[in-house]
Amino acid sequence: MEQFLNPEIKSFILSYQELFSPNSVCICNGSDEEYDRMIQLMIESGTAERLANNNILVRSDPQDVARVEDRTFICSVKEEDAGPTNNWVEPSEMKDKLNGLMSGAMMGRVMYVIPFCMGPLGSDYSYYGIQLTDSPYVVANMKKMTRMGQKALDLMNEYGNFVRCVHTVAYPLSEGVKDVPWPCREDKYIAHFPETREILSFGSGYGGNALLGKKCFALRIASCIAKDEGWLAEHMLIIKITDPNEVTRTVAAAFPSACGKTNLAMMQPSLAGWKVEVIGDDIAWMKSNDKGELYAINPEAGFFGVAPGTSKKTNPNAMNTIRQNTIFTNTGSEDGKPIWEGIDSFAHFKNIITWKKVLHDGSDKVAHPNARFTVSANECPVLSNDFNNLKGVKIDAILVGGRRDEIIPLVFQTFDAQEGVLIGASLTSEMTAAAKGTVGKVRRDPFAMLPFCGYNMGDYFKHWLAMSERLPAIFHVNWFRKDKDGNFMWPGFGENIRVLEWIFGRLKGEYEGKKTPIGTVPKVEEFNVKGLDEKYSKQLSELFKVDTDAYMEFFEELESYFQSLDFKGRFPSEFNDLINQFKNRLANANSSPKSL
Ligand code: SAT
Ligand code: MN
Repeated sequence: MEQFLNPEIKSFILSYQELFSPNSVCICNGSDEEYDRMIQLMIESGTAERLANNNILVRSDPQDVARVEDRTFICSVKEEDAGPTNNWVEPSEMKDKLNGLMSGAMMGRVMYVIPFCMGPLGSDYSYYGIQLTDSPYVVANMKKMTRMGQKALDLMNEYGNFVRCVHTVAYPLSEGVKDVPWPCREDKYIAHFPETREILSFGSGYGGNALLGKKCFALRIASCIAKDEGWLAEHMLIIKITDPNEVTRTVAAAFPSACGKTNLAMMQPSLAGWKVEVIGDDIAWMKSNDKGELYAINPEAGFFGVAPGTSKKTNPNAMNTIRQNTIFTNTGSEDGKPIWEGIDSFAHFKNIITWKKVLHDGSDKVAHPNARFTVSANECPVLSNDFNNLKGVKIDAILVGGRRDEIIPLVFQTFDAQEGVLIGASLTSEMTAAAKGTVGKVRRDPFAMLPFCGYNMGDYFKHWLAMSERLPAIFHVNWFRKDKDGNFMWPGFGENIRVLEWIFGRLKGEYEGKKTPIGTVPKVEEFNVKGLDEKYSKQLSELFKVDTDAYMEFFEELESYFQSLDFKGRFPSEFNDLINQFKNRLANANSSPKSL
């Protein structure tokens, strides 16, 4: 190590070098040459192949394709600090276990040291990390997803503080063991230590399990830092919207994994004169200033998006973003082109090789449903010029949403921030392929943070309530309503600009909306339907309808969900009052149906 390293960084690296016993240590500088070297290594080991336009296709082991929530642990000193929604193991027990398992785990491999920064380099919002890993795939992905390399290291050397991120695929090449294209393990551990700001990840090379800057650091650990310091680390996209009069508003939006965050973030509006620019598609760090305004940054530097379903029709800006310099993981391919379900019709493809590396004969999927693209934000044609703004951007509204085929209207604004917090906490979603588990199962997912909140969810609710005076307007959106025959009632994608337009109008005080027991929905006549397929415009009143009986049940179910969890005394009693507030309004509306 000829590099200058401050003593804390040095001893962190040396202690793990001793534990892991790698052949050598490489301190990453984040250069393009280094990236190319990682790609070359992956090609030589059979992990990757080159596609056209400097794109890369990587195939993972079919056992290692998604986040593993049942193997994800919050190892806070006290069990009650992890709360009822996290797996907890006492920190020294987990460390002993992992120290044992990690001993010699990098034998025959290189230990890469990745210095990185989450957030714009030099911003007061940003936090630093060092990830140790034996995976060239992780090094290449971290280069796209974080500000990684020499500059981050220089700043860290100066400021000292960094989150310790330790990762191994845990496939040591001891005497006689041959490497495989995608080394991983059955017994995975993704362990977080909130008090000491450490992450230990063992046995998986995929996505959020292995790119530790993302969910592990920027959400689980950062949510703990944010609670302590009075800000918010959230599973939210950030977009800047400009109307035809050049008025801009910035919006942060929480949706669970694989519910269309990247599509909304890179939306190409169907309404002329409107512009949507992306600041982030997955994570927002939001802090309030002394004027009580909320400012946000995207801590990430790239996009790790779901490939299946992405097409010129659903997300043309994403398609332009990933044309070149992109890492595709678990997609299919033909003639140097990455391919997945929904990209196009397969009819004109003749020789698709699937993600499992066999010729596609229609019997199996072309891409794994959680196949991903990793691309630097700089490749995105609609990246906002505030992306690197050291001061962040002022957030004018918060949107929350899920994937619900009934009950929830297309859009409504909550009456105040406290009610907005309860509505954010009421999010539910169908499980998707982003996490190992039952796809399609509806589950509770407060603020889309169920798998990502690094502490007791009761404290998390309290933290949101404590922030409520500094919160902007809150809206709930649901693009996924279906009719009785199972057809989507709203076209979504670029047409969602119509919903944003109504939100815009609300923020500017132009639309009165219609009050319902749950909040304010659009009046049909306020909603811009110019050019909208009649099939949808004639369903608007249905899409804005609030079924009081169904909503009464919704709040009753929410109440029983909260009661079913043991928050260890940390549940905010204000939530019960808020639920009663909603229920009373629903009951009153039921006794006088005309008020709807
Ligand atoms: O956690 S991942 O980074 O693999 C993706 C997601 O769940 O959004
Ligand atoms: Mn996500």
